[in-house]
Amino acid sequence: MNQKDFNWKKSLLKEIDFYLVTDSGLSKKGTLSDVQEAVESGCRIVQYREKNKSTKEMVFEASEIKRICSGRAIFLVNDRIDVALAVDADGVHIGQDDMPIEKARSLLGEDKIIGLSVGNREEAIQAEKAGADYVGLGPIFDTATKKDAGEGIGPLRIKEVKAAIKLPIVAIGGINKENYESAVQNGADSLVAISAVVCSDDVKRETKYFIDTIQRIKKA
Ligand code: TZP
Ligand code: MG
Repeated sequence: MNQKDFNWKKSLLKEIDFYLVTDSGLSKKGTLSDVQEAVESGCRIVQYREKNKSTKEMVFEASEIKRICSGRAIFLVNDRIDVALAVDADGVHIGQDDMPIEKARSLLGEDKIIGLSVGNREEAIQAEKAGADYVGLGPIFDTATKKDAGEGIGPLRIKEVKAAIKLPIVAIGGINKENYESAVQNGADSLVAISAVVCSDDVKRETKYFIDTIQRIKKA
């Protein structure tokens, strides 16, 4: 990524509303179709999260996603720094038990985006100190999508984390049309709703719904 592209993407991070995370196990039409539809709907950040495919398949899909996102959306790879490097993605999203962020940064370099999953205020402060570009905070609500996610921490925790760090906060976990407003009202900069979007037969429509309504709540 050249410096101009990186600066654009870093500033875009602060303006994101709906954040697409892929899930081939839940998807109706497949990951590439979901990404295509979400980006066409105006989604400006995509995380390729794939737990069941071979590395070869992942590199193929990741390069296709990169092509779809090009010039339109930030493209991150979940966990797999090797896959991110292989396709020159914009960065990675890692969890507390994945590659330590300092190592990830030294492998990826300064001009890549690194998002880190956090579950509380302390982890968020640590993430900021360690050089994360944003935090994924959750699970906000109970979720069946990630088996080891633990219990929902509740939307009020977003406010607490917001007061402690300057990084953009992406709320994740159990978010759907019934509860997403509370996440935004409590300070989430953007949100992920995996099953609520990819289990739908119209990813385009659902993505647009979240983008439009999140923007409306933020402006109110
Ligand atoms: N990380 C924390 S919760 C979660 C991940 C990947 C799953 C979110 O999925 P859903 O369907 O939006 O609850
Ligand atoms: Mg992980």
